[in-house]
Amino acid sequence: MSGTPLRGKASDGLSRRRFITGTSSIFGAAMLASQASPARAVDGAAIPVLVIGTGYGGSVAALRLAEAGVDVHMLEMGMAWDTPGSDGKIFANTTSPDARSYWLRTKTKQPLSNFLGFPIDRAVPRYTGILDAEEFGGITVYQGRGVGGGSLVNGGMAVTPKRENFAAVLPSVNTGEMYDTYYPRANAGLGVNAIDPAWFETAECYQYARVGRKHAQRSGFPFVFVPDVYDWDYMKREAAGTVPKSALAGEILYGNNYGKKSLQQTYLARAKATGRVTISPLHKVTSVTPAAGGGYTVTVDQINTNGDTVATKTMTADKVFFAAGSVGTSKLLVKLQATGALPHLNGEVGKGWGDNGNVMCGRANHLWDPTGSLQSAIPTAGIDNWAAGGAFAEVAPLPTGIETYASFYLSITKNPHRAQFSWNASAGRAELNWQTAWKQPSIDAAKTIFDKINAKEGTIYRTDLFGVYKIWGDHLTYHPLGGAVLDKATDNYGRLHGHPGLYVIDGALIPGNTSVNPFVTITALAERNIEKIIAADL
Ligand code: FAE
Repeated sequence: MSGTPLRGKASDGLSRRRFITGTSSIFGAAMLASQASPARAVDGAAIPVLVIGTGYGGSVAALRLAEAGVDVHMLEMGMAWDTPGSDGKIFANTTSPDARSYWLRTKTKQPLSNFLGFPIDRAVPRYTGILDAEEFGGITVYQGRGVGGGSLVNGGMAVTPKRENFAAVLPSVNTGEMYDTYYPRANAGLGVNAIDPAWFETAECYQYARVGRKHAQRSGFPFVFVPDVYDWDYMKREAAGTVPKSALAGEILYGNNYGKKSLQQTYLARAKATGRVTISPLHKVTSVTPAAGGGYTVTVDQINTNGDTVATKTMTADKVFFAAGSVGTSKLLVKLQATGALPHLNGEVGKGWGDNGNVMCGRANHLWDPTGSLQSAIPTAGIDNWAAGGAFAEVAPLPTGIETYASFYLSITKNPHRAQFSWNASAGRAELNWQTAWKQPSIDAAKTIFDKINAKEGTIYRTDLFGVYKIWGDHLTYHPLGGAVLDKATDNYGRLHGHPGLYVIDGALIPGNTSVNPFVTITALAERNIEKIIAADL
């Protein structure tokens, strides 16, 4: 592809030496060589399109632009995640986190922080690992870091929301087009598939979900199966013992070595196969500003696996897509607006951020209701009380390897609170004004389900999973959404107001809630927007 060369201020040799001295010895040479390899240099005068981030929005943009004959370069702050370490695995197991597990932390920050009341976080070497637990004032936001973004770490639950719920979330979007064209296109592109209901009834690893169903139905709640991008036929073979285990070995959160179709296997594989898409991992965008001769100048820090900047580079591009995720895109935009790099962005930038109403809880079952010592890490069902109580509760696994008699749930709720990102100039960072107390409506919505089930079953909430005598996991979200909302900070197709040639194409477009797990909606909306942008702007 043609493009301005990435101009480094430090040598790649320096980055490699620092990498080797700064990395835990548990990794073998193969991983060192791969993860430290310098990004592909981009030669030429100008890059037609730069994409910031390689999650769902960015991958859709890259593929469709490339198919339309446009050269694309993608910049990703995380690692490539394409080479095994000395243990033969690319990704670490949830039960034994190591350096690969967390983004630049020296101690794990597990979503379930306690078990039987005891803290379970442990020391890990500082490294550009796969899961970022990014802490803001009132909330910890979990995000995937690496080529593939959130698809590397998530549960793969691929849910298309009910039509009426989508219409309420994004009223400016033609619902008919979404459900006739873009949701089907997204589901096909992501490789979404459904569990075999007959297998579900007998599989040992879904005992926990069948207990969840029994309790939901005995209290009169609808229990629904949820599609996933995990290959269910592969999981059957895991259960039969004929292939290496992933979901049945407790893999999730820090990556799945087998079975799950992350973006690396779907959109990004197809994008790379066009020959028009290149990716630079360990490259973090810090600035985008209008270039003198037209287009935009993009400033990028190349980092090593200790998080240190080893080179600062500039590139120019005709068009730039912000696909750094809701948090990443919002943080960049509020900074660029406040510092005058993009002075014409409008007053909606940074606003409309929500947590998709995420809240977690566990229930303690009776001894006659074991949930199983073998639990598939991939959830496959939920309790739908959205219309009546504002909550959709995913029946989640607790893959500890022992019988816990616990039922565990991640609820998505109709939480009305919206936070705002802003630039703190003196601290030199973007901040989010979410308040911990804003989770109360989510707890109330989740209680419409679990208070009733507990009353019916004669059971109680677990109080040992998020601290000592703490019922609710109300300190976190897996589903950040908003910050550059469609038809507000951008036009109705993601074009940023004030700066032609800049686009938002990720979860930042969605105003804080989707009523279900978000990545299918992010993908479908990206498919819709990129089709319009290619037709009208390129
Ligand atoms: P995302 O996938 O986050 O990609 C953004 C990319 O940009 C990342 O790779 C970043 O490293 C990169 N980036 C950020 N800042 C920069 C920068 N300055 N320069 C260069 N690169 C940058 O964005 N959703 C579901 O629908 N179903 C699930 O089962 C599910 N489970 C989840 C479980 C966990 C533990 C987590 C954390 C999330 C889960 N999600 C799930 C949420 C889902 O992964 C998330 O909504 C999407 O990944 C968001 O997609 P985006 O394209 O917005």
